[in-house]
Parts: sequence; structure tokens; C-alpha cells
Amino acid sequence: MAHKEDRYQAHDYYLVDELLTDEHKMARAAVRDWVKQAVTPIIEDYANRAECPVHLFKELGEIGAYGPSLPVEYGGGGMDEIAYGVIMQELERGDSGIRSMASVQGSLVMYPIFKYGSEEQKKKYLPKLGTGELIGCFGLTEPDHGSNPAGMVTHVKDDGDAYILNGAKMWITNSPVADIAVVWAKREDGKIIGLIVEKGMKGFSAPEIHGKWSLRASITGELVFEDVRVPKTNVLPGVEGLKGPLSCLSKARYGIAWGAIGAALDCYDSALRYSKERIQFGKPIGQFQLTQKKLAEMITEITKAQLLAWRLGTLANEGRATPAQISMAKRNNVLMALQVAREARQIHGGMGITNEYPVMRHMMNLETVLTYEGTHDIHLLITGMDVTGLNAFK
Ligand code: TGC
Ligand code: FAD
Repeated sequence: MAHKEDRYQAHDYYLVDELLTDEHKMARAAVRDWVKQAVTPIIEDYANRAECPVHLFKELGEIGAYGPSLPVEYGGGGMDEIAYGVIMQELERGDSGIRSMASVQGSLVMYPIFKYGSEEQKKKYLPKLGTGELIGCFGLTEPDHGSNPAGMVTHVKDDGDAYILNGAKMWITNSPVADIAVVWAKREDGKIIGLIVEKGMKGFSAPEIHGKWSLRASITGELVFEDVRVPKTNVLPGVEGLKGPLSCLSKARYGIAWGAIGAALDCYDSALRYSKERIQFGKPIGQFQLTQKKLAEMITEITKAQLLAWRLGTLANEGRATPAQISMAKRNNVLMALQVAREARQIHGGMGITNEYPVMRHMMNLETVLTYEGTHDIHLLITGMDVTGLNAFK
């Protein structure tokens, strides 16, 4: 199908490319090529069947998609934060679920082990996570505690050289296929700690959640802990408190701010092509002012999002990106992408609801992206708190 073959144009309206280094462009080109050959030809089929292309976990490792900005000796790519961003953008141009596979592994599993793990834990897990030989997941959300993870009830009890873990986590990306889970639980003193729970530990299971209309090519499940004995050597020694998991979220939200641009670009590109090919009333629909309004607004919003992401990336490289700035970019860019997908769907008319085009799949995926890693409204309240100094959550 012609529209599937060449929809990887840059759409770089403000020449943002000139702000990128050769290394950024090379990383982006490599991932773009990989997505073209490994993801685009199969993704509609996997999403249709609601199946995760698990064979891609290793390939994602081979292309350096896990922890691009973590040090090489710890399984990462040794690049900067903008390289990490453009890689996420290209993955999500393919599918948000594929980007999720990489975000979770790199930012929510490797990052906490790198940042808060012992040297033994780093040596044991990070190289294998970096190659995709091991798959990880991140357990924070619970059935009754989503936006408010501080209320979590999953807890550990001291048992000498181990902790006994009980509780359940919900909506966990990768969990049914994961070899390890980074799990956040409350200690008896009420402090939140991170533990590495391994597949096969007695009392630990990870049932799949079925019936998703969104992120269908990504596997999601629960984590259930029934008196799981976790050795204390599996506790992340470097952090206590909610700032542990929230700092990992900052890393992943940053990647999503870039990733969402990829999904938007794919929708825009498809809509632009369709608007020139589809004839109604004797002319291409792209010649109608209302179609042009949609396309003009789409590329304007994409361009603004690109600039926001790039500036955030430069701040992140300098270690100056604040969690609130990251919240703003995640919220803005994901909503932007969702709105672009909705407009693109309209431009495709009836064809827009089919899997002949990528638009509906992106649109459904982006409903999840709007909600996970902090909902749209939670990020609004984070910005609200930052600008007023008044906390809506307390
Ligand atoms: P609060 O009292 O504000 O903060 C507790 C401590 O954490 C610090 N902190 C952060 N640190 C780093 N990065 C951030 N983004 C941080 N946000 C807060 C804060 O400074 C404080 O530190 P300290 O030293 O004083 O203890 O916490 P709160 O309980 O009032 O909560 C605030 C709120 C609502 C913003 C937070 O709970 C929140 O962000 N909720 C949203 C939950 C969320 O995003 N869950 C995501 C689950 S994981 C996921 O969705 C993965 S999807 C992956 C995929 O498939 O791609
Ligand atoms: P709730 O917190 O119940 O929110 C419901 C609604 O209430 C939302 O609109 C919310 O904005 C609103 N709301 C809540 N509090 C307030 C408030 N104070 N003010 C105003 N409005 C408010 N979690 C993980 O830990 N690991 C994962 O790997 C992971 N992967 C996911 C994959 C998928 C496909 C999905 C759908 C979710 C995933 N999540 C994961 C969970 C995700 O982070 C949560 O769904 C999200 O944080 C929201 O929590 P909730 O669904 O419980 O919604």
C-alpha cells in the first residue's frame, strides 16, 4: 500500500533539525529505519489481535532503545537526553505500545536500578536488561491507588534477612512477560521502598489484563504478591519515600513528551497525503479551506511541541529540567498528539476508522498515554501547584 511505504517525512517546519547534533540525527535515522522494517509491516496485525510482538524486546535492545542516556557500562547507550528523546519519538511514530516497551525497560526498570541499586544489583541486572535478555516491569499503581500512589497498601514485613511482601499492583506494562519487577511497597514504618521481585518467587504471579481498546500491541497485567519472600539484597538501598518512584516517572514522562510527537507526525503525514489524493466535488479535499485549517493547525501544534521538547531536552542535558517542566511537556504534547490524531481521522473520512491507515490505532493508543504516567489533569494540577505555590493534593 503506497501510503504505508513512505510516510516518514520529517515535517520539520521550524528547522528544528538544525538544533540537533550529528549523533542525534544518526540515532534517529537508525531507529526510524528499524521501525520501518520491523514495526510498520506487522503492527496493525498485532494490534488487531491484541498481541504483543514479544520478539521485538531483543531487537529493541540491539538498536539501543533501552536507557539511551544511561552509561554504557550499565547497559545504556551513553548518549544525551535529546538522543533519548528522538529515539522515543521514532518508536512512537511506529506505535505507542512499542515506545512503552522501551520506556518501561529503560526509564522505569534500568533507571531505578542504576540510580538507587547496589553495585551487585547493577552488575546482575543492568547488562541483561540493556540487551533485552531480561524483561522488566514497574509496579506502582494499585487497584485502589492510581493518581495517589502515596496511599498504596502493598507492604512488606521484616523477616530477618528477607521481607515478606503482600499486596497487588494493577495496569502494569510488560508484567505477564517480565523476568523482574521493580515494585514499590510500604515498610512497617510507613516508608515506601523499592524491591526487585523475580519471576518464580513463591507467591508471585502476574496475570494478564484483557479487553483493552488502547495500546493493544503492548501487554499489560497485574502483579499479585501473596507472602512473597524477597531477600533484603533485592531492596534498592539508595532511596526511601515516594520520591523514588516519582523520580523514575520524571525520566519516563520526559520520553513520552518526545514520543507523542512521533505519533502526531505519523497521523499528520497520513492526513496530508490523503488530503492531496482524495477527490471530492471534483478537487482534492486538501483544497477545501476547512481541510487546510485542520492541517495548518496540526503542523502548528506539532511545531510548538517539537520546540517544547527540544528546549526541555537542553535543560535536561544541563540537569536543570524540573519535574514540573516535564509535567507541562508530557501533558501538552500528549493532548496535542491526541487532537492531531482526531483531526487526522476526520480528514480520512470513513477510511480513517480502518486499519488501512495508522490514525485510529494511534488515536486509541493516545487515550492511554493521556492517562498513564500521571493523567492529564494530574499534570495540570502539578503545573497549577508550581505557579501558585498552593497544593491541590493536600
Ligand atoms: P509529594 O508530597 O508531592 O511528593 C513526594 C516526594 O516526591 C518528590 N517528587 C518528585 N521527585 C521527582 N520527580 C517527580 N516528578 C516528583 N514529584 C514529587 C517530592 O519532592 C517529595 O519529595 P520529599 O523529599 O519531600 O519526600 O507527593 P504526593 O503524594 O502529594 O503526590 C503528588 C502527585 C499527585 C503529583 C503524585 O502522586 C503523582 O505524580 N501522581 C501520579 C501517579 C503516576 O504518575 N503514576 C504513574 C504510574 S507508572 C506508569 O503509569 C507507567 S506507564 C509506562 C508505559 O507503559 O510507558
Ligand atoms: P484514577 O487515579 O482513579 O483517576 C480517575 C480520574 O480521576 C482521572 O481522570 C484523574 O485525572 C481524576 N483524578 C484523580 N485524582 C484527582 C484530583 N486530585 N483532582 C482532579 N482529578 C483527579 N502503572 C504502573 O505503575 N506501571 C505501569 O507499567 C503502568 N502501565 C500502564 C499501562 C496502561 C495501558 C494503563 C492504562 C495504565 C498503566 N499504569 C501503569 C497505570 C497508570 O499510571 C494509571 O492508570 C494512572 O496513573 C491513573 O490512575 P487510575 O487509572 O487509577 O485513575
